[in-house]
Amino acid sequence: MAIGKGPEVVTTYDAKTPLMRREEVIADPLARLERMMEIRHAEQKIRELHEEGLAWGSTHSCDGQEAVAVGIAAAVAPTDHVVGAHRGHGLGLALGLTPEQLLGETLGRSVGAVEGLGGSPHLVETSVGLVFTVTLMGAGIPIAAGLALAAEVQGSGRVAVAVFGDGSVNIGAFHEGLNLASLWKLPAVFVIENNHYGEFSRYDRTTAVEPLARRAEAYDLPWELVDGQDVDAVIAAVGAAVERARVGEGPTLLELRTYRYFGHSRSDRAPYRPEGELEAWRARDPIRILGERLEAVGMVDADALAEIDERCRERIEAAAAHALASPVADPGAMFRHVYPEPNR
Ligand SMILES: Cc1ncc(C[n+]2csc(CCOP(=O)(O)OP(=O)(O)O)c2C)c(N)n1
Ligand SMILES: [Mg+2]
Repeated sequence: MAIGKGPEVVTTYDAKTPLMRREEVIADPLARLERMMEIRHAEQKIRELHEEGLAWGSTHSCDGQEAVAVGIAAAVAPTDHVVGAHRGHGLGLALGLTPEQLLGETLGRSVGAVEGLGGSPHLVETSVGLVFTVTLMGAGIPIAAGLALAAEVQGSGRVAVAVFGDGSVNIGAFHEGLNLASLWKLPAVFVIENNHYGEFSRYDRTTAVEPLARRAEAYDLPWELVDGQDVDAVIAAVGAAVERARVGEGPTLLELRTYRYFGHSRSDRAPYRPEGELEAWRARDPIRILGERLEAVGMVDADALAEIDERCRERIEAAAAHALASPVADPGAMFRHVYPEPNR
């Protein structure tokens, strides 16, 4: 096993720690790699649980998109606010949602992030900045603008980040949110996670503008097209946009180009994909890109990579077992959290 210090990057990460803290993901490339592997294993496990009939409803895998999730989590401060969308397992885990909370939610168990009442696409953990994952396309955009307005009014110094899919740039809420955020120079960052498909349609068959982030020009916002397979590129771009927002220079629109390895939801086998497209993207797998980069600077070797991967697999298995052994969601709980409950 060889986890060491590379010539250029320093790690403070303790390989024996069972669950990384968010601060480590922010600071340490090895911890980021491990979080990406953990996300991949979680998605794999969730598919298995569905196939075994242990999880119900639909689910949206983010395999292939791990660098987007972890890059965003590493670029924002733990006190910032992040609003995601329905494909939000990776973003949740990256920000510090525990595997038990994710798997519990997916399995409809009371240990889930929202006590098993929301299911896989509805995740909340405000203690790590995950305000929630919103399943109505684009709806997180004006909500993030509102959070940014609140940050400004309260002088909290927080930045609000909205993460949404390529399909959501054609929703009215996208335009309304960007317009007001720009006009009021709100401390917000808008991130298009362009995984190439909105349900069964390629983005370039539904949207006239290329790249999608050029939409920002209509609202006088800066924009950038970013390689979403490269976690370091994501951190650099999101980090710069967060910094601009924090110092009062207003919002930015980013487009992170990535690819989803599986269909839209678990019932979609993605027959509409052109031949060779999936393979071409798998050749630029985000976990492999970071792993090879860390190997090249001597921070890990093949044995260490395999060991980290195995530890992630075990952690996810343990989380699934723990969730399965937990009580199913209490239907009575659905009436809690609807109105403010000051005494709770
Ligand atoms: C307003 C609205 N219309 C339709 C849907 C149904 N729907 C759920 S996901 C989805 C596609 C989303 O595509 P994209 O924004 O690219 O996100 P991705 O699924 O690729 O992560 C659609 C049409 C929805 N959730 N909300
Ligand atoms: Mg999409």
